Amino acid sequence: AFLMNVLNHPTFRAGQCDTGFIADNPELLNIRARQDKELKVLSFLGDKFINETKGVKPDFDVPIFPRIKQDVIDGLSGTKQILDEKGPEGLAKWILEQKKLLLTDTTMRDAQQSLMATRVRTVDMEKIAPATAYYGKDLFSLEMWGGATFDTSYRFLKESPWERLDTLRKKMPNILFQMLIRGANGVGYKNYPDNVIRRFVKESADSGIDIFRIFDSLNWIEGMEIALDEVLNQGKVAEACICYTGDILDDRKEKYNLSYYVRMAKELEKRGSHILGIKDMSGLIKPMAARKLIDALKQEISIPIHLHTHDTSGNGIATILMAASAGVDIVDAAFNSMSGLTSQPALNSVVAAVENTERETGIDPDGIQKISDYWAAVRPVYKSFESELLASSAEIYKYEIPGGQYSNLKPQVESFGLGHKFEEVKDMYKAVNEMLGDIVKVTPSSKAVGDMAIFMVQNDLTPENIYEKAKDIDFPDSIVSYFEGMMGQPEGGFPEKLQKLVLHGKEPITCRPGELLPPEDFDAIKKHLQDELGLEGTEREALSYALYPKVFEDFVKSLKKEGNFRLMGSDIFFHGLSEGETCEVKIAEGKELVIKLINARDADEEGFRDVVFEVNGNRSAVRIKDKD
Ligand code: 3PY
Ligand code: ZN
Repeated sequence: AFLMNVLNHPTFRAGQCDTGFIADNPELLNIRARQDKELKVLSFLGDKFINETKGVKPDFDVPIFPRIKQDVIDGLSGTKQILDEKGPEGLAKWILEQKKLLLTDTTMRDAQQSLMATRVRTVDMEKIAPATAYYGKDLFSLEMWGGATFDTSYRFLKESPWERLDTLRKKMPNILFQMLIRGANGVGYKNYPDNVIRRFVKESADSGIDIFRIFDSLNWIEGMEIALDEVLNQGKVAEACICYTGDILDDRKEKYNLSYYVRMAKELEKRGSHILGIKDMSGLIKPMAARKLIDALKQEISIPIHLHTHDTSGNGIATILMAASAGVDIVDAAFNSMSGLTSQPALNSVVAAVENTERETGIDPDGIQKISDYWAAVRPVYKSFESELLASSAEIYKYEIPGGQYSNLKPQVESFGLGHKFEEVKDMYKAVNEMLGDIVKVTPSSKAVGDMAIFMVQNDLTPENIYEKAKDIDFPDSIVSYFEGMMGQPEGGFPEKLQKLVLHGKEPITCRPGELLPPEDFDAIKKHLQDELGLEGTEREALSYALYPKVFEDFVKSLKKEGNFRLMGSDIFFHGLSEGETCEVKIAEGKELVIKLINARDADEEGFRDVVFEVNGNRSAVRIKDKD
């Protein structure tokens, strides 16, 4: 207790006392660091109990995962080894030689992004990683990085996306890793200078990403140019995408017709893409349309074709099977318990559906069942991040809203106090798309459409009255940026009258935004990180800062102040402890605290409450401000 008192003394903690004795006995510092970590864990748990959960916590099953030894994993050989031996062209050739339908599992990226607002933590991925490597050894790839996972890791989970990549790479050395990169928007929502994109691609490649799925939110090829070029420089696999919108079965829709997609696919092949991605981010490609598109593309291009869709309409598996019968090479799916609705179609079911046909996958159904069972037990912990969507919906064909945005739109609309006008916002989304001249809608262009729709409903604007009523109004940043040309150029150009209204006289650009943005000064960033934040100033840190300065700084500060809880179990991280509950908290590899929450005492006159714990058998209390 005496030691605790010394260690917790503000002067000691601020390092303001003479620590010569401690400097001479460095082992004491380890104790201090440990005590400090312990205190931070208790403060985190105490605050959660007092100010968030009030001790109310659902019962969760402990997720069971098959334990596979690292030496077994290290002995596995899969698509990753094919790429490492034969290079990207060799891999593409290998893909074309396969009769079987190749599968990409998206559980750790798009599935959790589309179902659970991208909140799945690394600890939950790393537990199942060895079993995924083992039972999923015949998978083509895992989409496990990029898209929204980068900023949400820092922002909400307080963990480093780079560390996730390192951890998973070690535990799954045999399957290709792929990421989603939004062309010149990187893993962000705006255009970045060219050197940021190039250095980000290089660092990601060096860190273990094999396949880069690159898209542009307006299907503007110039927007993908830098990322594509850098992936080729790095000797990794470039999968440039056509984003699918509209309906090629509908002859009345002239803009995004079959020849539009074929033209774009040929251009991407010409520019060196190793694989063509069909990115159906909203789940709009109907089964017959998939067959028609794949049939046509197979005639016109000679690189492998990889289909990505969402199951929002419930037609996802039919789409995959039609595409498979037309000869698509690779399709995206997610392990069953993480599939369906706004996520990808069900992987285990696809495997079963093509058994005993010429497109049989060779994947062991019993093995991947165990992976699906694991995720089924993990999912309830994340329930509060899930949408209320219970069934598939064919209205997605009308609204053309991407998977992740569709499940997020309702809470977003509610946060503006417009919950009662949700239907109106969806209709407005469609109307805004038409006002913008019918554009491709995917991050970040989809955000611009969503923001504008909410803005119009909020301000009682209609496509008819907007030119009169909104003459002097400031529009949302995203829509201004869109009309400035900062997201690139839409097919068919901008509607000029609306563009003038939104820009209030500002001139739009028509070139690549990257040509105008000055290069990021990485040396200056590194110096700032060293001087101001006490970091090493590594390339990864500098990149994270270049992409998301505020989010990254907040993350670094939070880790210092509140502590690093990346190894804590997710039921505790999100739901804390209930009274009398005991848990084990890993504070570092091999170091665990057994913590029991005893109770919380009543508030003192300043509104602080003591939360009493037992830590490895010893009583300990933290003083927490009751914010109620
Ligand atoms: C993303 O950009 O994160 C997407 O998933 C787009 O579909
Ligand atoms: Zn998607």
